[in-house]
Amino acid sequence: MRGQIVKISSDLYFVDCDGFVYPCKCRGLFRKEHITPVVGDYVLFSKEKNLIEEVLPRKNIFKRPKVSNIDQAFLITSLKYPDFSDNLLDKFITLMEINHVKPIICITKKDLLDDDDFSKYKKILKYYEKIGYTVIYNTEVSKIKKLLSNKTSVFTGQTGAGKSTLLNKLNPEWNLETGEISKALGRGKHTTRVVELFKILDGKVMDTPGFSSLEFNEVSMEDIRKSFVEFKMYPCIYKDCTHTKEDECVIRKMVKDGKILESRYNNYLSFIGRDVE
Ligand SMILES: Nc1nc2c(ncn2[C@@H]2O[C@H](COP(=O)(O)OP(=O)(O)O)[C@@H](O)[C@H]2O)c(=O)[nH]1
Ligand SMILES: [Mg+2]
Ligand SMILES: [Zn+2]
Repeated sequence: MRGQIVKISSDLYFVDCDGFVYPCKCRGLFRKEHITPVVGDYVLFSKEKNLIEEVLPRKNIFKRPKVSNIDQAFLITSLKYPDFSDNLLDKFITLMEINHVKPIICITKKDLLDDDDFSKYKKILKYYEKIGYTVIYNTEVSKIKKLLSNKTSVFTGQTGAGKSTLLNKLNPEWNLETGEISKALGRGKHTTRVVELFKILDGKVMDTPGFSSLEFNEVSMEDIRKSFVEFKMYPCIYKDCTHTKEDECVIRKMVKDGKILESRYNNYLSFIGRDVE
């Protein structure tokens, strides 16, 4: 049978298959072959023996938290409290692009802005749509439900952005803690949380994974450049151009002409660790 590991508890692996969850052990051979199954892994297993026989090839794997085969990430992005951060958004997008995870930009707290304040963000969000990203609002629950269908998703974003609030809206049974008070009292930085994939409608979701920025430090400059998808729309005249200083660099021109969002370009520079000369 083919299933997906949804939780690991010491040496027990919980495998989801057709809506049932089977606690399984691993073949002894795994240890010898240095195969370490993680949450998200698709496996071949025996229902009768409660035994995982094979870990299928992974689409992607993250180290912190340890999880694999993520299809898409809802980047929960608050416009106010906490303020919108283009740097953080671009960081998440880069991290997801590099790992072949589809980023979905999910905006929260639009209700806290008046039309004037919002118009500034509207322009920015239009840009992200133009370069190919899905932008939705946390109020669009049925749209979000549709996107979750048959996928393994993560919700990620700043503390206080509204991840738990949205997850509760999608599945009221969960009753996740939200807001300032729970932040102060519970689930502090010192509590390690168990990684778990939860069923949501006919999809699976991981709550608040908080992808570590440490992970970000390990990516190469080349990967960062590739993750800025709009750069591909404007082929540069220089081969292997880093788009940092050449006068005739097409990307720099596009930034000057307003075709590429300046904040995106600046974040690109900051991610590759360079400033324009
Ligand atoms: N006004 C407003 N408040 C929101 C919205 N989404 C979440 N909140 C509030 O923001 C606070 C933090 O939300 P929470 O879900 O705990 O954020 P998390 O840390 O990302 O899980 C809570 O007090 C929520 O009630 C929204 O769209 N509008
Ligand atoms: Mg939360
Ligand atoms: Zn260039």
